[in-house]
Amino acid sequence: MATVHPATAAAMHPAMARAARAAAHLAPAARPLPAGYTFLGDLESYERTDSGVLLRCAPGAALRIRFVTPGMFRVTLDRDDRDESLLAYPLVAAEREPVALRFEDEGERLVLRSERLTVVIGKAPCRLTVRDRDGTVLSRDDPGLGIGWDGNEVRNWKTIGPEERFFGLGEKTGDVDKRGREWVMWNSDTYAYGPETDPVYQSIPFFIGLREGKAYGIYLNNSHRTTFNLGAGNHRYYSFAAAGGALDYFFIEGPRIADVVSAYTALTGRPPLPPKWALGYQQSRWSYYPAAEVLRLARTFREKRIPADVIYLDVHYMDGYRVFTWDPERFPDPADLLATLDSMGFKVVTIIDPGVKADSAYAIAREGLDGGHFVRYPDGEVYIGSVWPGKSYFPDFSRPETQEWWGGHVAEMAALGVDGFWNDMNEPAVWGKAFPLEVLMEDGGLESSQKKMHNLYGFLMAQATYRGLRRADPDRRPFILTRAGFAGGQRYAAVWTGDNVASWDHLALGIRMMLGLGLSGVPFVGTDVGGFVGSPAPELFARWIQVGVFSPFFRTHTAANTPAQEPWSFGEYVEDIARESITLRYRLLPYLYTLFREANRTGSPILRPLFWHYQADPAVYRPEYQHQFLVGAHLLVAPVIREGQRRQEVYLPAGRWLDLHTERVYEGGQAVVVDAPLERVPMFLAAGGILPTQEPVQYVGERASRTLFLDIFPAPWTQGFDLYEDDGVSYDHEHGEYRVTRFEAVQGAEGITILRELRHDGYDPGDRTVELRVHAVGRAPAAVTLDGAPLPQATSAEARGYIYDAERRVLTVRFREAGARQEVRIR
Ligand code: MIG
Repeated sequence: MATVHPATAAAMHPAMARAARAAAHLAPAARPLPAGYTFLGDLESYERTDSGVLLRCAPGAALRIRFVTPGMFRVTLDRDDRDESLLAYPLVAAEREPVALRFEDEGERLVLRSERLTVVIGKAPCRLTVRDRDGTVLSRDDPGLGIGWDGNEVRNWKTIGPEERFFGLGEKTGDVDKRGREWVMWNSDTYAYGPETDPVYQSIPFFIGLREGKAYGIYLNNSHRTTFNLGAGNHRYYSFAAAGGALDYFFIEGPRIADVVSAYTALTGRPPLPPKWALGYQQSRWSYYPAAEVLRLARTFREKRIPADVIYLDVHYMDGYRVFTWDPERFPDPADLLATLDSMGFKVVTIIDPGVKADSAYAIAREGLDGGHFVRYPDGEVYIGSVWPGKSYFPDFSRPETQEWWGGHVAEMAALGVDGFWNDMNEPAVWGKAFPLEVLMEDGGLESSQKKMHNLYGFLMAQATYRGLRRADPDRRPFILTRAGFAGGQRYAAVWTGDNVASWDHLALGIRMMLGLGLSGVPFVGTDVGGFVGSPAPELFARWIQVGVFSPFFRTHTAANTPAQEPWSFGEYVEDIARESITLRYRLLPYLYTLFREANRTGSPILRPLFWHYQADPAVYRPEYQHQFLVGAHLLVAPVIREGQRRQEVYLPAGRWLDLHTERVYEGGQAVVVDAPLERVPMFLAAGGILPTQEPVQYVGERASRTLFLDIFPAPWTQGFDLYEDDGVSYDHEHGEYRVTRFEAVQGAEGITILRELRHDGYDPGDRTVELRVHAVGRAPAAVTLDGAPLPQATSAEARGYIYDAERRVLTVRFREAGARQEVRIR
C-alpha cells in the first residue's frame, strides 16, 4: 500500500507560496465562488499508485494521474460532490502493463517521470506541466485557471503557444487547423450544413496539438456535450470542457503526428479490414426504385463500361419506412433481385434507420415492445418521436439484449443477400430536432439519460450491426456505413459526411473534413460525390469525381427529387472523365488496399494532409495548400477545387516529385504551376516512391489482374513499398493467409536496382507478369538483367523484356513474377 504524504506548505518557501497564490488568486478558493467556476486549489496530500499518483486537492477533489504506456497517461478528476462513472465504450485498451516511473517530491512540486514524459505537478495550486525527453513543454495547465467546475460542467484550461496548431476533432467544418474557434461535440442532423456549421454528425473529442514542431494528443473521454475552445475569444489558453460526467482525458505524446494517431487508435481501436469490394465505386441516390430501375442502373454501368461495385437502396425500398421490411410492390422479390445483381458483380447496401414505426401490426415494433428494447422516459413510458415512418420507437442499443435482437434482424437481411448496411439518422435525429434529453438508456445498469448517451447512439447502433453480422457469419467482413458516431466508431463503420451541398465550397470542405476524420482515427471516409443537396454543374461533378478517386469511401449520392446524378448524367465529355477517373480508382486498388491494411495495423489515415509526412515544413500548413493531400506516403494529389480553373499551383514538399501526367521532374520545397485541364487531376509520385497498380476491372471481384504494374521514380534512397494482398472477403488473413511483397528501387552509381521480395507468403494472387515502369530514366540502358541474366529488348508492349521510351523517359521492364526474390538491374 502506498503511504499518504502530507503536502505541507512548509515544503514551499512561504514567500513563494504567497506569490503563487497572488498570481493565481482565483485558484485556492476554499469556498466556491458564488456564481461561476470553482478552481482546483492546493495540494493537500498525495499517494503514489501503481502507474501514477493520486492527488488530493482543495477544495474537495482528487486528481488521478495514471500512465497507460510510457508515452500516454490518463488524468481523471474525481469531485467529492459528484459520483461519476468513467466512459468505457470507446476504449479497447485503457489498462495495460504497469509503467515504470520515477517519482520525486521536490518540495514545491511533484515530478513523475516515465521513459518518455515528465509530468511536473505544481502543489500550490495543483497544476500539471508535461515535458518530453528534450525538456520541451508539450502542455501546461493555465497557472491561474487550471481545472475548474461549475455545477455539472468540468473544464481544463491549458496555456496556448503562440504558434500552436490544432488538428483532428473528427468530422468538423472550417479549416484543417482548428485553432481560433470553439468546437462543440453534439451529434446533429445538419441538412445542407455550411462551411462553418458546428456541430455536425460525429463526436470525436480528440485533437492533436502541434507545439514547437512537436505533436501531442488529448482525448477527452466523455460523451456528454463537450466543448473545445482552441484559442477562441482569448489569447491565453485553449480549454476543453464537458457539460457533465467526469473530466477524464488521455494525454498522448508524439513527437510525430503519426505517433499520436497510432497511440490514440491503440486506445480506441483500429478499423478492421473492409471487404475489398467496399473500395470500389458506389452509386447511390435517394432512392433507386423499383427493382426494374435498380437493374437498369446496374446494366447501364456494365454497358457503358464504367466500373462499379455497389448500389444503394435508400428509404423507399422499405414498406412504409418500416425497417427490416421490403415494399411489396417496388421490391416483390428482393432475394431474386439481389441474386441477379450479384451475378452481375454488384453488391447492395440498404439503409437502416434506428426509428421503428409505432405500429401494432408490425412485427418489429411488437418484438421491440415485448423485449423491452425501446428507450423510455424516466417514468417508464416508452418514448415516441416522429421520423420517416411517422411515430417511432428507438432501440436502446446500450442493452446487450437489444443489440442481439437488432443484430439478428440485420443478419437476416444479410442472409437474404444484402451485402452492407447504411446507418442513417442515428444522431439520433427526430423531426423537431430535439431528441428529449431526459430519455433513458440502460447503459450497463446506470440508467443514463441522453445527456450522456446521445453522442454514443450512432456508435452503439453501428456496434450492434457489426456484432450481429460477425455473429451470424464470422468469416465474412461486414461493411457498415454510418452518419453519426463517436470516438472508437472506426472499429465498426465507415463514415460519410452527411448532407453536403452541390457547390464548389463543399467540394473543398469535404476534403478538409475527410482529412480531419483521418487524423482522428477514422480513415474510411468519404463525401457524397457531386453533393447531396442540389445538383452539380457538369464541371463540378467532374472535379468531384476526381477527388472521389482518392477518397477512401467513394460514393456518389444525391437527395430525393434532384436530377439524375450518375456518371453519365452530365454529357459525354464528363462521362468520359468519370469513366477514366473511376477506372483509375480500380487501377489503384493494390495501393489503396495496402493502405487500408496499414490503417488496420497502425490507425493511419489513407488520405493524409501533407504535414503527416512533412511535419517540419512550415509551408505545408499554409491554408492555400490545405486541399492538397497525400494518398499513402508516395502519391501527392492536388485536386482542382475552383470553377473554371485550368492551371493549378501545387506545393511540393522536400524531395523530388514526378508529375505523373507529363513525366516532368520537380525539385521539392517549392510551389509550381501545372496544367490542369478538366480531364486531369494533378498527381505526383515522390522520389524513391513506388506505386503498385493493376489492370482495370469492371468490379473488384471480376478477375485477378494478370499484370502487377509498379510505377517507380528512382532515387538514391528508397522508400520501398510492402504490397499487401489477401482474398478480400474473409478473415483468413488473421490466420496468416495473406501475402506481403516488398519492393525496393535504388539508384546507384552503376545504375538502378529494383528488388522484389516476398515477406509473407500465405496467399496466392495467381500467376502474373510484373511490369516495372521506371520513370525519369535519362538514357536508353546498356543492359537490363533479371537475377543476373540479361533481359531482351522487348518486341511488343506485351512481351517479356524491356522497352525504353526516349521521349517520355520511361523504361518499361516486364517479366514473370516468380519465386521468393527477384532482382532487376538497369545499367
Ligand atoms: O431525412 O434517407 O443523410 O444520405 O439520402 C433525410 C434519406 C434522411 C439523410 C441522409 C441521406 C439520405 C436521406 N437521409
